[in-house]
Amino acid sequence: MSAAPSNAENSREPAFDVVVVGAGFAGMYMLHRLRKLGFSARVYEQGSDVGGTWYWNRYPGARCDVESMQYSYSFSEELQQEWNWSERYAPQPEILKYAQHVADRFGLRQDIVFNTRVERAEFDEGCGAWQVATSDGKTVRAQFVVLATGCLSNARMPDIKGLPDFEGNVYHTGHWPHEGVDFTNLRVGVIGTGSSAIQSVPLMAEQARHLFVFQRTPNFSIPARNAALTDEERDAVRKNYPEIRRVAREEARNGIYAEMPDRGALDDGENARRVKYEQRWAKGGLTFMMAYNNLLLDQTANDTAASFVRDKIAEIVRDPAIARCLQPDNHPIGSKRICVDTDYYAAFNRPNVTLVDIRATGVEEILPNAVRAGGQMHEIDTLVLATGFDAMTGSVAKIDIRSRDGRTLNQKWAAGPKTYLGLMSEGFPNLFIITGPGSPSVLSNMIVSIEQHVDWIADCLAFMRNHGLVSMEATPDAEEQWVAHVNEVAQMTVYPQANSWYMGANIPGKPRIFMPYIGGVGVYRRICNEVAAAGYRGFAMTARQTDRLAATS
Ligand code: N01
Repeated sequence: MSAAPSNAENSREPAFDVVVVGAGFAGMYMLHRLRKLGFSARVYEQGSDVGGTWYWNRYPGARCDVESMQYSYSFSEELQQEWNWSERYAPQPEILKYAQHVADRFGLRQDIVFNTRVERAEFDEGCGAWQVATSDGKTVRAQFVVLATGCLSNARMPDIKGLPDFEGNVYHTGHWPHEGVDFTNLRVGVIGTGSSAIQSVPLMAEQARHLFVFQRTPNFSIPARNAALTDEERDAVRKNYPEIRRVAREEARNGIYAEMPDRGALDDGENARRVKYEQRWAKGGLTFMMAYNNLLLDQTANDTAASFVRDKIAEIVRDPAIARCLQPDNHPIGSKRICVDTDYYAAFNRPNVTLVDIRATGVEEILPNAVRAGGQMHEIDTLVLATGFDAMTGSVAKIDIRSRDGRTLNQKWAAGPKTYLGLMSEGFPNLFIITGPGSPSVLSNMIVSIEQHVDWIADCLAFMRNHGLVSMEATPDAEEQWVAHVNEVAQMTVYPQANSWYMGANIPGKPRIFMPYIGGVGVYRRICNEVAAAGYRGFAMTARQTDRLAATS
């Protein structure tokens, strides 16, 4: 492995040690680690700048729902001490600015090729390297490929009759125009009531002449209680960063430092429970689900939290019929990604907002100037699709990844993604995935999981270089056991009960498999570390110039 790109023998293609796909938070940190270790690397990014999901998701109200002092890199002490987050939950433009700052501060841009998609990656068994083809018609060679493609970056256009014939503007929340959208005086239809809609509806309602919200499944949402951060608050966190980061990485299930629950919901009587939920509701944010330690494990416990939130919806929304319609009743709270909002439910008290219940009928048809649902026409000028993503596998599936004998990753994953530790898929040597299916990923503070994966991969590549190893791949047994373990743990929770994107249920025809690993980031980190300490147990590694397997399990 070399320190600089070279022209490989017998080939005019540039060659790198590593090609990284995507320049979001994962791709940027991966590049930084690789460069520090002296590997040559190139990053390809489809967008015109860094930031990944924060580059694309620019809809009104977009902001992170993990507190920014925690949803930020920890790898550089200087960086975490110098950056000033303005609010408890930073808005998208600030998170994007942070990503741009990181790219500049660590000089990353020189190794990133923007506006360029990786379209194909084919493993050449002969030279033990990947041939990577990009949308600019070029090909490069890389010994390793790292997919830093993001879990929620493949925006999904719904297949609704008449959609192409709509005459007004159509926007997807996951692909929002950079110049923003002015809804003043417009009748706007929003399809979807997930996190993206829940954040944007209150702001669109302030601008639009009328807003129609088409709701197929009501969602649980907790108030964010967002506020400006004071210098004292920032300083307190900065001083305590070593402990905050340690707990988030090693102890918290979800990578978020917070007060840990020490008891189950049924260990408290009704009054005590109510007090606890009120405290969590008043504090706001995702940690509402940490009021008790069994809310995602025990249906009866879960019911107590769900019922509390349903009551809150009824308190906020003045019209009882609308409140009832907004109260989720077909899935346990938290089994679909819980939402965090600012004034979402209250928006339905506005005279210019109409909730359209499409539970029974769906959207029947989109006409040039209207949406027909439940047999009723709703005339609109503009349509917003807050219809989500082909999550976790969608961005990987868009790349034509081929291994030995032309076998594609899409073929292998046709019945659901299969990985060992979420990091590699058997049969695809030297191909790593950051926060892939089978890892805690979307069930965690993504930055904690990204840093853990990047560090593990970087350490692994350094290990290989130091031991003269050129190729690595998951063994079939290790992968099979890991997939079984991921499923087994998921079945112990209430998660599989919901038709969620975690299960692939939002994409017609996608296999229903609970994709992330729910064992918790602390447990998962320990497993990954043990695997590495045991000489990368469960991975087959091949030494230079021989086909000898150096390690298997
Ligand atoms: O997407 P979603 P999202 N007709 O899939 C509906 C992260 N995120 O972009 O539930 C009618 O959650 C669909 O209905 P149903 C976060 O992890 C984070 O909002 O399938 N409706 C649902 O209501 C989040 O979970 C942040 O019945 C249709 C909605 O569209 C994830 O991204 C902010 C439909 C899609 O909801 C995805 O959130 C935003 C159709 N044909 C997002 N198709 C923060 O960090 C779909 N729907 C704050």
